[in-house]
Amino acid sequence: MEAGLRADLTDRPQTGIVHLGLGAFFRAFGCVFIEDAMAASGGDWGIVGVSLRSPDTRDALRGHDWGYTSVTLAPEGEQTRWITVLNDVLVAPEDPEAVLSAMAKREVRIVTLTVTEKGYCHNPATGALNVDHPDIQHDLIHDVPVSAIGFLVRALQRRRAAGAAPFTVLTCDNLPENGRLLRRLVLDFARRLDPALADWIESECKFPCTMVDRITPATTEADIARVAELTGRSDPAPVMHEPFAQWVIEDDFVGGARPDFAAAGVEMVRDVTAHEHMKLRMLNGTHSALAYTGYLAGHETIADTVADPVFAAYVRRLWSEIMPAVQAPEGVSLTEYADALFHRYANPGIRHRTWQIAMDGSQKLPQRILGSLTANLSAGRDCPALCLAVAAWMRYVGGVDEKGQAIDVRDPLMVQLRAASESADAPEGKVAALLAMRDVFPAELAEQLAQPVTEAAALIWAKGTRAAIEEGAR
Ligand code: CS2
Repeated sequence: MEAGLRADLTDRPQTGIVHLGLGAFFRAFGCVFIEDAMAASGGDWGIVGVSLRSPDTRDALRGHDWGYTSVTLAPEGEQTRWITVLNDVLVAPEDPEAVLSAMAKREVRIVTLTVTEKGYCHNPATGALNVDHPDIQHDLIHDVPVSAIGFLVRALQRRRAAGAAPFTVLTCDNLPENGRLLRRLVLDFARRLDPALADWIESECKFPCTMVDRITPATTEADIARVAELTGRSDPAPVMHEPFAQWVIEDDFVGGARPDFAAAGVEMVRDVTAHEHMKLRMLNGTHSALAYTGYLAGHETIADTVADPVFAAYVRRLWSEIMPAVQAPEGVSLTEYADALFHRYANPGIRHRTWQIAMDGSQKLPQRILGSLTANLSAGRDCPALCLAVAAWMRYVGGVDEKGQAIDVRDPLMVQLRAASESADAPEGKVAALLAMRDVFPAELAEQLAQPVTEAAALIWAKGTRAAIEEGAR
């Protein structure tokens, strides 16, 4: 390691934030904004990152004292920056006690989270805590937790016992009204443990909602080699991301304690719902639709998918169906937003694999696609392109692609999805069995979707996804 990098370690700001779920996204996004906020306005908002599962990120970051390269991938070339906002990285399964004591420290005023949709241990269709989830069952009877919800509640319990103020819980996952959702889950869990603790969290703790946006594909070996070439430094843990970044946060923090986010370009608002719905439905909704259809048509990345004219027309069609189901945030034109998204998707520097985005569909579909469908179908508007996306997801979770090759389907409900898919031979039987999964489809919506999704599935199974789009949803 170069002397210059080590020298600045002691000058780093003190820790004010613990982050749960330290993946590439938060390192490419939140860490950069928070470092900028401190550069502009000071404050001790250094971050202790926590990996809830594997030690890989910690092991990769350790060699450079938690510093790493953030790489902006613009169509005209790459730009690198060395990020030093992390003060430590903990691995929860190795030392959960260290995580709890970090979260219980008085200087820690914010706990941020990116634990992905499935990390919330909830029912994606209803938003309720899944008390049958093995991690929740474990955490309700053991003091030392394994789930994010368990860590939050146990750490808050310690703070209360020590007479300290709670921290602000700042979720940065792509869930609808993410702060309010997490608040409900935390309160439900806490109430089962200790009603007085739940009352205290309810009155003292804050859970602002956020909208987060920066496309950050998983880092590959080729990226690591490229970064060494660009910087002359070997960094096993760089993050690769697009130039665009947007963070909108409800300005509601315990004691008002937070970094000067606005100085870093974060939009601080009273209510983030409109931004959140727009982003989840227009960006993540089309991302998922392109992931299933693009993957089935043999496209490796989103950029490859939208370079195919059939899919370029398909994504425009999707936006025209989604826009009537979205209320534009003040001052935002949805048409311009869609145009900008198209350019972001087409960025050839971003190799965002369709397979990566296709992961965990059972947890993503409700807020990304089914919300738009519910709004449209109830208003009598047909949605052939969105229904085709649902049918493509059903084809995808069957686990065999259009060439007869196995698909590596990753989903917490994989066993149930596979069983539903295999319960019938014909597409209409598969569709019926999958629509009957109440963790994903509410009963009323399942009924409305039966006919259009069955029709789209029949086309996909008979002709292949690309031809089905050309025929049914262009
Ligand atoms: C993507 C998101 O992997 C996925 O499911 O849709 O990670 C997406 O890239 C981000 O939300 C963009 O902000």
